Amino acid sequence: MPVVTVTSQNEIAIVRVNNPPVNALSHAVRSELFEACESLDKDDTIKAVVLICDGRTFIAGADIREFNQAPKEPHLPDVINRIEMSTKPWIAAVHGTALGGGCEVTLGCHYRVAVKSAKFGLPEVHLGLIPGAGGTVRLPRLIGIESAISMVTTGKPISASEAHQNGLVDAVAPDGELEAFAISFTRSKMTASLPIAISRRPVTDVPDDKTSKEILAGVSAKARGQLSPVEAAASVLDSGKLDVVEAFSSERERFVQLKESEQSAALRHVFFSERQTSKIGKLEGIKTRNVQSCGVIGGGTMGAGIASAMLLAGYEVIMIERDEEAASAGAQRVAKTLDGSLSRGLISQEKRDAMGEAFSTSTQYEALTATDLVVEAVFEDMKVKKQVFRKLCDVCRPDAILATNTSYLNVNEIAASATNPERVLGLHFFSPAHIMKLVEIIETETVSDETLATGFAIAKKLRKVPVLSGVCDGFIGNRILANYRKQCDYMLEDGASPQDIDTAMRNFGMAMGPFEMQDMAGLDIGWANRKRLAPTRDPKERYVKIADRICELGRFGQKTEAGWYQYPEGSRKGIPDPVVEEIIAEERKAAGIVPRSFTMAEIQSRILQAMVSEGQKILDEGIARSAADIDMVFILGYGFPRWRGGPMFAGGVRDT
Ligand code: 3H9
Repeated sequence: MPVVTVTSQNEIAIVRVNNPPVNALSHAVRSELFEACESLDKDDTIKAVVLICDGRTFIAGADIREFNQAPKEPHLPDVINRIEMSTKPWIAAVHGTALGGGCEVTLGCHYRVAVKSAKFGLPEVHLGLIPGAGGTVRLPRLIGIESAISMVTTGKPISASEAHQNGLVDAVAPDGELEAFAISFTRSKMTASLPIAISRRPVTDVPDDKTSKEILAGVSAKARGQLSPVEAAASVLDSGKLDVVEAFSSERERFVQLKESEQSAALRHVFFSERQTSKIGKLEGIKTRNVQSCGVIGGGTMGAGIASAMLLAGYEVIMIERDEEAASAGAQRVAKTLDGSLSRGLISQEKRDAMGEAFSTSTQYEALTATDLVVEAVFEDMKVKKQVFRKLCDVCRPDAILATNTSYLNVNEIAASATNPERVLGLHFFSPAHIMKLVEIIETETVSDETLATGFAIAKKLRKVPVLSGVCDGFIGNRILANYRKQCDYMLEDGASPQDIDTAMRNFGMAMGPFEMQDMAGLDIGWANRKRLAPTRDPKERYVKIADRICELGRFGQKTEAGWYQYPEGSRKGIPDPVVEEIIAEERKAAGIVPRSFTMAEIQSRILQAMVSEGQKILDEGIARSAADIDMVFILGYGFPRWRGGPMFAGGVRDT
């Protein structure tokens, strides 16, 4: 079956790409596009060409799956150069997303029209790459250096109207009328002479050397260790200074080098892994339940976050709290989040109003008699959780799905306290729940496939990445985190300071260091958990008491203006604290330890090894399905750098 077909309408050829799911530029697409260009140039009955795509989107880029194979001719830059050199005008007609190589194909065309909902982007940086088919050379010649650098370094797509404003798009068509609009646009250009090819135009805003250096320094600071954004900016800047042939070859060299890099391998692993987490063999074809309404038990930070996430995804939400005061505080937290989304332009006023209508609070569990799903987010205490589940079983429909948001507790035990335990599962959200992309879906011994499949469907509607986890203390994420922290505590007692460890891990690429993160999240939850585990702890295991002693002083992190660091007057920037230094010194002395220094590399390597060894145990026990799932948990839930591919990938553990 051809992936590119050519038809004609009164001297206009329609070149149509049909390569589902996203019309990626596979070898077949490239070859057939090249052939189409050759034969249309020779066809005297054709005066102009419309390039359009079938399916849900315009070309979404090079075929990423082919990056692991030896490249085959025709290469994409040659196809695009061939289109640009055509003797007849090519008009790209774009719907969906023209991304990466897809966007570069449009730059080889002589004009671009797009429907209102279309988007244009060069997201190669997210794959550890730069545009490799002329994007960094043609884009600055069309829209200027500054806009081009923004597009290639952030990878963020821009809307058709923005693209129209900056000159990337020549005309915007109403949604649903692309083909007719493109044909009529083409007809209006048929008699005009061909515009100068973009690659032959000058770059008009080349910055001087000093400004170029500042631009690169700014991009590098934001990239925090990732190479591709810096290389992408450098390629755009160079293309303004070099002759166009040299600019193409310099871009290509950078692209090929990055394609072979560990960072690009890691980011490609992340791209595919993110899409694999919800592909669970046994759930394929299982019918999911229709969930429209959701009860949330608890209006604290987590409960309010979950309620907000549910509202933003279009669910009706009833929040249950113990009294009117707590219910009103919970409602205020939800309102603050939704108003924040409104003020940042993420939702319209109309949507905000609809969410207000869809949300209610109650102090009575009886308000949940008709809800399809309930998520419990109360205090981390087994007794309290069981009480909640018993109440829910009394009032909810016998088939209502009941979920716990526990971070550590045994969900099998919680399910056993419920009637119809096949409807009980864990939905472990991460704070702030309306933003964080991860949900761990906890599979109990008794949960039905229908309930599990519905859990995955809910996560999809919430636009989150679900990762399946078996039951164990802390599931995938918090169990590995506990081991990570233990390793930090050992190094702390052995001689490293909280600042040494935080700096090392920030330099590794983590969003935050472990002690800063604890201060932000609150030290009290971890303390309560350590107390819960104390009776079953192996007395022979090394136990560092520093964190407990800090908590005993009521220092729970930013919220109490003191934790591992001090935060004078509510500041969010912690400063080292002599009180903590003294506790550390005392504990070292009590343990008979002579403190030694740690290099940054040693800290990073010990922490990574601790994560990998616990991750391997989790795999061996069947708690996680794959190393890739563990990687996704850490990247999406704990700020592990994407460009390292996740802890397992970085530690050399790959799925076969
Ligand atoms: C590039 O272009 C380099 C050039 O500059 C130079 C070359 C020389 N290739 O995301 P979805 C698959 S680099 C192969 O769930 P959505 C995806 O794996 C590329 N496969 O859908 C999934 O497969 P499965 C620059 C691809 O509607 C299926 O399509 N371009 C590709 O939520 C559906 O994907 C990009 O980085 C691909 N390029 O989102 C764009 N893209 O069903 C990457 C997708 O087996 N793609 N697949 O799991 C995207 O951002 C989103 O897929 C898109 C659709 C927005 C297009």
